[in-house]
Amino acid sequence: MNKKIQLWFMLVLPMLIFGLPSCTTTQKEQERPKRPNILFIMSDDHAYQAISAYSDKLIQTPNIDRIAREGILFTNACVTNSICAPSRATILTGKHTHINGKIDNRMPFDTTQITFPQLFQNAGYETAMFGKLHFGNNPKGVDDFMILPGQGSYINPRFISPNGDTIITGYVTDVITDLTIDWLDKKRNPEKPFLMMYLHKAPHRAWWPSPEKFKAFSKKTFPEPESLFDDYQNRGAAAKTARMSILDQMLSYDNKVLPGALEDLGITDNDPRNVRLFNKLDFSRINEEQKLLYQPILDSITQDFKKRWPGMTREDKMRWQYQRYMQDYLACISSVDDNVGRVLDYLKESGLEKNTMVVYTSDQGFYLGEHGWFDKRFIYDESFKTPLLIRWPNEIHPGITNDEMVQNLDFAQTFLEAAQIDAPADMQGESLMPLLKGDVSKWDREAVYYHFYEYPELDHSVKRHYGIVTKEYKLIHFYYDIDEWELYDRKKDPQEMKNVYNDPAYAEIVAKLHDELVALRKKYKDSPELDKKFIDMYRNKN
Ligand code: SGN
Ligand code: CA
Repeated sequence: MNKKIQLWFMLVLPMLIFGLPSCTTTQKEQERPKRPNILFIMSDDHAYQAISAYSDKLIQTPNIDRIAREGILFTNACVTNSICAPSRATILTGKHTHINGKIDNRMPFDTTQITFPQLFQNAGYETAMFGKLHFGNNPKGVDDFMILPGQGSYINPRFISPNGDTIITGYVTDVITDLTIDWLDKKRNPEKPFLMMYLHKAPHRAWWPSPEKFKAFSKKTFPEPESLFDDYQNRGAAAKTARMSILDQMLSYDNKVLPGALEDLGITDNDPRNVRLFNKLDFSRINEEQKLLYQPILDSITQDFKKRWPGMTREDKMRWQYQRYMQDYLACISSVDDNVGRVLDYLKESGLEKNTMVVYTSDQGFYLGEHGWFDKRFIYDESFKTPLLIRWPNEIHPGITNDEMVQNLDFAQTFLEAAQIDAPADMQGESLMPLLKGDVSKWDREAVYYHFYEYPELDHSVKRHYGIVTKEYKLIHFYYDIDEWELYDRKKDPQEMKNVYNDPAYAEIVAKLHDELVALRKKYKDSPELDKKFIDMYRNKN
């Protein structure tokens, strides 16, 4: 057969039999249900303990709660690596850290990798991202974006956009929301479904609230967690050497005690970062008008500290710093909640609500004084678990609570399935769709895998570790400059106060979990060779 005839058989004949390709697609388009919009809301360092749908001990978050009340609340949602940029890399690629290569906040992200917004864009979605990405590069696969440079600022933040940088006057949580609503309302193409990544900077350290919330929350008192004065008995070296204690590592800058006050009190071991951060970061950005609002509150906090300082014991100091920390952290959350409410109201008023999947999560959890800590990094529950609430009218039955072991690794495949887009075969998560539909019998995952790398590091010094977590147990291996194993009984010891790895009563469980951990590492293609590779990479870099 000559080439022309061959081509005729291959291309033209099937068209005559089956119709033109465009007709088939159009027919298919009409047949399939309308593709949903996806609104992905993520905050930075939002502990589930500070969402009233999980616990109302600290704060009421009526707007975030609405998502769960009208949808699903995951109580065992967790991350693969509890730190900002690696968590974001996992979410975007649907792959574990050791595969996507973003092992910590410092190493560059390989931007040649496929991220799920690119797949949405290719499939005809209109895509946008507003807020904190914290990747060191601009996002791919978004039609429009305005992102904070690095960690960004709380007050009068600077944004990077496709058209250059701009500074917007205002409080960051309000500003990111204004940008988001403005895009939804005026800028997007209403003919297309959208994927919106609405990413808050709050409540990341150093927890600068808006003036109104600062005023209101600086007068409140919060209950202390049971383990505020943890002495780390019955735990290994990692918990004892971590530098994230509210008492010892939190700075007066974090607590908003004005520079100069410590010198006035004759405190000689004052950390130079106190003055530097005050001068460099958020406080230095405020304008005269904003200063009038912030200054009286800062003065009153500083006076309060000065008054209490003489005779202040370490215990008093811990208590005072914990209260200051909670006042500011929760004030930031309260602004996030108000602003989530604004966006949910917008969806309702605009009629978009019905066909929009709304997801609320954080890039990881956070310690709110448990074990005496702030920050994250550990596989221990408060930082390992992350909030996850999803609403999708007509698809998710309202008010479901689910305790399956789900991970940020699963997000990409979930959103892709919801949007009827094929997920690449090398993504490592699982679509949460059966759980969203309430069909738990179709979910067979028993355990999740975790791996943290950012060590050695001066700030918080959490040792490298990996582990396996089931609903009942957590087996952890700390390595690099130690070689220690820990086992926690999650049901009997939910606060994780006692490592039972060497308790003979748990010998069988330890053996079984060791095997399962080996299998899990194999399944996800992690290995001792990769552990070594990432250690060497660090040594060469530092
Ligand atoms: C900053 C913070 C740390 C925090 C990291 C990572 N120090 O360095 O406390 O752990 O960010 O946070 S600060 O004094 O500069 O605020 S992450 O969320 O970006 O991973
Ligand atoms: Ca974070």
